Amino acid sequence: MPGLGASFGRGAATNFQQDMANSDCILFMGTNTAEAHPVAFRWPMKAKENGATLIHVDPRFTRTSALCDVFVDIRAGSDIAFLGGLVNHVLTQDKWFKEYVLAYTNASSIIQDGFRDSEDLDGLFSGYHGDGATGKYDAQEGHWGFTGCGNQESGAGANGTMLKEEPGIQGHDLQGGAQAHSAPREDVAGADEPLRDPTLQHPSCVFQILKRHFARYTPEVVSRVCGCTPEQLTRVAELLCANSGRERTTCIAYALGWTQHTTGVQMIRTAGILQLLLGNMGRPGGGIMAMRGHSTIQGSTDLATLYDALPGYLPQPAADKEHETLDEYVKHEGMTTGVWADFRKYIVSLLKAWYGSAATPENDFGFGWLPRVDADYSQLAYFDRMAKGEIKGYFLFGQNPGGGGPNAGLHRAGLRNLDWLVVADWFEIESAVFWRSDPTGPPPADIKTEVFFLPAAAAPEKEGSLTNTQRMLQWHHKAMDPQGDSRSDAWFLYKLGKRLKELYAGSIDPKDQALLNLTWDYDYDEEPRLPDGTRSRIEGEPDLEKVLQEINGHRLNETDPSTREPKLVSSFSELKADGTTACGCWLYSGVCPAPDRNRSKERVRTDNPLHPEWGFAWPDNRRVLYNRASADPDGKPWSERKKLVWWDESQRRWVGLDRPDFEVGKPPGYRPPPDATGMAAIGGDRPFITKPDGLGWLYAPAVKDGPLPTHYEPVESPVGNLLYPKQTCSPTVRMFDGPLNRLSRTPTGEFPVVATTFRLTEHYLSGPMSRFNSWLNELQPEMFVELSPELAAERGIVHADWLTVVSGRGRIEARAMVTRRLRPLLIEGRIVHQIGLPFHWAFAGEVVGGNANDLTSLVADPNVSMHESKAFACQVLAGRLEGTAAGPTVKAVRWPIRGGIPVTPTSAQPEGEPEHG
Ligand SMILES: Nc1nc2c(c(=O)[nH]1)N[C@H]1C(S)=C(S)[C@@H](COP(=O)(O)OP(=O)(O)OC[C@H]3O[C@@H](n4cnc5c(=O)[nH]c(N)nc54)[C@H](O)[C@@H]3O)O[C@H]1N2
Ligand SMILES: Nc1nc2c(c(=O)[nH]1)N[C@H]1C(S)=C(S)[C@@H](COP(=O)(O)OP(=O)(O)OC[C@H]3O[C@@H](n4cnc5c(=O)[nH]c(N)nc54)[C@H](O)[C@@H]3O)O[C@H]1N2
Ligand SMILES: [Mo]
Repeated sequence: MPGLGASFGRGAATNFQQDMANSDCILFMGTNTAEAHPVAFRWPMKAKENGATLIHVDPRFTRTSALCDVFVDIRAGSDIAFLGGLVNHVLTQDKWFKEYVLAYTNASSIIQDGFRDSEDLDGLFSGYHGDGATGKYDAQEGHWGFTGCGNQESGAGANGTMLKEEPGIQGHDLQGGAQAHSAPREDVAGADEPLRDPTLQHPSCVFQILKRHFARYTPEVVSRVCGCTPEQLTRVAELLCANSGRERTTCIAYALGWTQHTTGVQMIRTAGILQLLLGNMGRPGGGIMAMRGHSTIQGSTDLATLYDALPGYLPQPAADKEHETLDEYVKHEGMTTGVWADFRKYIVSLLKAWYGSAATPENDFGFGWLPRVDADYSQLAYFDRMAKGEIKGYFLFGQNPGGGGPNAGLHRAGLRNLDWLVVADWFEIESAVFWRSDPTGPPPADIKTEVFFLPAAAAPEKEGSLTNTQRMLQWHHKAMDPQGDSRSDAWFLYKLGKRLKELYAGSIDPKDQALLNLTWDYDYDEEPRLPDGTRSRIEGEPDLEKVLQEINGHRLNETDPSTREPKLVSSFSELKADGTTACGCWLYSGVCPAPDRNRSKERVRTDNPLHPEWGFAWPDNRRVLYNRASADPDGKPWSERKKLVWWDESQRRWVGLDRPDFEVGKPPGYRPPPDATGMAAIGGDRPFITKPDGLGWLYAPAVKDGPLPTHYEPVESPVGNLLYPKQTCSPTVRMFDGPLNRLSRTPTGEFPVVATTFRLTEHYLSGPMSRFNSWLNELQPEMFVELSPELAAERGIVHADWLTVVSGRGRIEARAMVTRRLRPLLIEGRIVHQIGLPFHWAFAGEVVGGNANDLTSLVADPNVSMHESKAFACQVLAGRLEGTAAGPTVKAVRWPIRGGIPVTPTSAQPEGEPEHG
């Protein structure tokens, strides 16, 4: 999540769900938390009981809106305008938290002379190369950098610059692709402090640029872009301001309503600016809660399921960069100041974890064995190539792109072009039965793909750790062996690795050495047992606790007396760059600090409301990131009510409820000597320690589509850009235009209705985990589309009757849900209709129906290759679709089930106790 990473340093939720109970105000925007995170929603409800004000800003009135105090409906995709209006209010009404902003943000930094803002250039920043529709920025040429941060070595200009040659570029940038999530490659190279103007008067200081940039986002303009009233914007702004400051804190929660846009990263950036100006970061009840999706999605990004990141957000070495040797890689990707100054320790320890004794100083610790990124392997770009027939085979573990991928029709066309496909899943999903059941596909005889279906073990049939929204690792235990031939994903991958190693054994071909030298030794020492003490039936299951220990890290030159194995490290601060430590992911260090201690298994309740002994949160079990900012520059809590971590002068250390996200012994008054490097360069009053200057970045030149957020329309919108008429959508978007992905560019007349997609509590994602379940199907039986009575009347559509939705990619039918949850919006002086589509149905399962993703498109934002399924253009018609419809692929289970409903004893309920908070 580079929106957060660019602003604060780390791309993850800053606080934890339970902490929302401490908020005085919560802005839910781009999330339907009550529906999609119903368990977490109890803490906002607690806050409400305590008198907090809850606000929901969403295109639709939802279950969340119903429980909030204030609801504002806006047009999908117009969030930067709304948030920009909030920023403008804070600045023009002089409501920003002065001491906080001056001390903890880069408001006073002075930007280079040649920088031109989007306000000056009709919607473009300086340094743009392209045709206004697709293109990219050269941040250096555009002078986005800070003044006075010379670093001649990295090719900086004579006037000094803080930009590396090309900020945050990876191999896939060869194809104009995205950069890794919040990777360390900051644009700041120099250890020098940039020039600052603490009076904030300099016309080129960040604060003044910010003021000018957002001046046009007045309540009236926002109203014309978003469709809300000017008073609604002002009301929300006043609530946020009244609930921020020394005594009070506001939290902002978002999820996909923000991320799934071509401007999503910048929406999150605007929230970051707002929270920094209001002084809400690093404080209880404040922060930004990125509500993460399914289990361990946070863990997946931490541990590098992203093709362009190694574990712990180290960038994957790239073919087109100076990454030939370890030294070059560290020089170009590491930083001299802040936490990332230890970059070499992290990468060397990772190489030691992977290649063991084969990794030596002489061979660069095997750095040469790491594959180099040479193209964009993100899902969208990859399936685009697959649909063009450029990919031969594919493994699909726990994903259903043929049902849930944006433009699912194109994804299925890709699958049809493969020679072979392995699907490991619980169900025969769309991506496994596309060759026989896709009503829009060719006959099976015309499809060449050979599909291997592997039955996957379900969650209770395997163990392991998950990392959830609040960066917390929690272990889950295995309850029983998998049924029949099902196996855990780990079993399959472990076996596959062993077989490949056997196959290549003895090879002296240099390209095989990476595989042959990989440590692959996770066999159980003792036969694994089930909870009832019996032996597991499964042969060859890997011991995932060993994997977690490898991730945690070891001291290779010290032996643990109890195990006679290398000693485990207790924190990433112990890691070394000389090959004497091994660590699979520096961020997770500390989760297994001793052989008999796996902190992800810990479930101890203490008096501390942060429950530090429940699971383990990265980094270093810190629950609120940047929590040094909960105290003032002198180290005293901003207020008694909002205290969290503070400086204890008598003990000469930071103390409090949370583990300090700061060097514990560094006094508030510490000022770095000139030329200091590493953590020594971070002053005692600089809480954002993963940023090279320790500050929160209001202005962030590392983001590819601009250092400040700017309102652009979605790629497909019925209206033009009111703020920058010459620049309709984001100028750095990547389009995958083609016959399988027909786009209807902004402003489109052909498709006048704005469509957005959403979730229901009763279903899960593209539906495999719920549409094969009779009981859930009974609760939400059929695909429907939410539309306003006005739109229904215009099109002659009757509630509960059929309607058809058409986009450039396809057409689907659904039942009409005519409802006042959506209302026609007045945009630019004309009526714009919106519809909402759940995306849980497709053609496999016991209920089938129209798939919203047969309408969505393949477009990618420049930072993370994110699609725009939350705002696209469509047309709505009365009546059914012509042609064949899918039938259920499995039979519904009859009710009542044989043997009646099982009675679950209280002792088998979670925690065995009926605790309701
Ligand atoms: N029961 C259930 N729970 C789930 C899931 C599920 O499928 N079922 N999925 C899980 C996953 S993987 C995820 S990522 C999360 C997602 O959690 P959420 O993001 O909260 O869920 P969504 O319903 O996709 O979208 C949230 C809201 O965004 C609104 N929205 C759409 N476009 C815009 C826009 O442009 N601006 C604004 N402000 N709002 C907009 C939608 O109307 C919707 O109300 O949920 C997780 N939880
Ligand atoms: N239009 C639109 N499209 C969207 C979204 C949206 O808001 N709007 N949301 C997007 C989001 S946030 C997400 S996360 C994606 C999700 O998209 P997917 O990742 O494709 O999610 P699912 O459709 O649930 O498919 C997951 C599959 O994993 C299987 N599975 C579950 N557990 C295991 C396991 O332990 N092992 C194995 N091997 N398989 C398992 C399930 O049976 C299921 O078939 O959808 C995206 N698509
Ligand atoms: Mo998700």
